[in-house]
Amino acid sequence: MTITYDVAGMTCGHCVASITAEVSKVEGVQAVQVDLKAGRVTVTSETPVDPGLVVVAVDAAGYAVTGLSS
Ligand SMILES: [Cu+2]
Repeated sequence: MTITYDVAGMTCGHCVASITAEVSKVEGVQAVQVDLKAGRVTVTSETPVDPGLVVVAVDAAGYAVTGLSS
């Protein structure tokens, strides 16, 4: 399953790397794909991942989840 989050503040490859590293640590996350231009982070997992934990991980990387996109 995948969930896509809108994330504010990403501007370059360093941002992508930071977010990927932090969100990858969240329990159950199998893959993290960042679309820099669109400001979206797609999280893939086999079992549901608590969105609150993803929000915390993005925050830890220095960015903010502004919503869920579909
Ligand atoms: Cu950056």
